[in-house]
Amino acid sequence: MSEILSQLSTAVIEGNLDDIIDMTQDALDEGLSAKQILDEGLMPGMDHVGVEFKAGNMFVPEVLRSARSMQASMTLVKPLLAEAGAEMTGKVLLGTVKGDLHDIGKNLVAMMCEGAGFEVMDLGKDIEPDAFVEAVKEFEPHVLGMSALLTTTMRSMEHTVKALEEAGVRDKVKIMIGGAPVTQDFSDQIGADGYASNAASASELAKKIRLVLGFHFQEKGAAKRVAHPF
Ligand code: B1M
Repeated sequence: MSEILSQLSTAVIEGNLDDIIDMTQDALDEGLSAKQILDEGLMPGMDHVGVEFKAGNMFVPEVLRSARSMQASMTLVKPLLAEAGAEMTGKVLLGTVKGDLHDIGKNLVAMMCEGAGFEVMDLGKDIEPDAFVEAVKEFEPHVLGMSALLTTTMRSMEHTVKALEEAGVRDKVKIMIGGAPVTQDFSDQIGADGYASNAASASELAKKIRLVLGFHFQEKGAAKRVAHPF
């Protein structure tokens, strides 16, 4: 790996907000492509952050700083990726469900998914089922991620799944849920496709879903999604 790419990985891991933009510019000046910077510099850094966070060796404030550093670098890289027509890993739509104002965990999930190369649309918090439905129609994400922190708002996840069914778009997207009171059992109960207990696992699950969908597209050559592979 080029020296500057490994420095970029380290800058993400250490949350080096002061230097990462200059480093990114140096990498571009050296002739590295935006895709190389993302795939071989920023993403390996964020992968490492995910592993350390899951292992309990990094904590929320450090992960947020790493994610902000990655985002700072992405302000230079993203427009160049778009210009080059480079494909992102996939699309993730996120939101905290209706009635729930907790968004710190959901924001972490957004950052980890961006770190994994996904294009993320974050609807914010207190999101009505119909707003999720509209966004699924417009943004056409591969994964819809819902977060809830209150036992009282978990039911909004179920209402959203129903709203997607009623709107005829349930089979167009895989649903991933998470948040402190949420469990795999609850995910199964409401007909979601998967549960992740933390932000790093959420981005891994999104990648897994994307891989399965990609494989299916290649195998069948059709835009049909696999039913509940997880
Ligand atoms: Co509230 N709150 N809060 N609160 N709050 C909790 C959740 C609570 C457990 C505190 C307690 O009583 N011990 C309790 C819920 C009890 C319950 O329902 N069982 C509670 C309550 C009761 C309330 C109010 C009702 C209080 C009141 O007004 N009487 C009220 C409700 C407002 C509303 O939502 N309608 C309320 C309000 C608030 C604040 C607005 C003040 C603030 C939120 C600010 C914000 O988010 N912008 C707040 C906070 C900060 C908390 C605590 C202290 C911290 C939550 C947090 O951010 N954790 C919380 C107690 C606690 O957890 N210690 C509490 C850090 C964050 C990184 O973790 O969100 O769990 P977390 O996310 C994790 C995982 O869950 C997972 O990944 C993240 C990190 O790896 N994850 C996902 C989350 N979403 C995911 C989605 C995925 C996958 C993984 O896929 C899509």
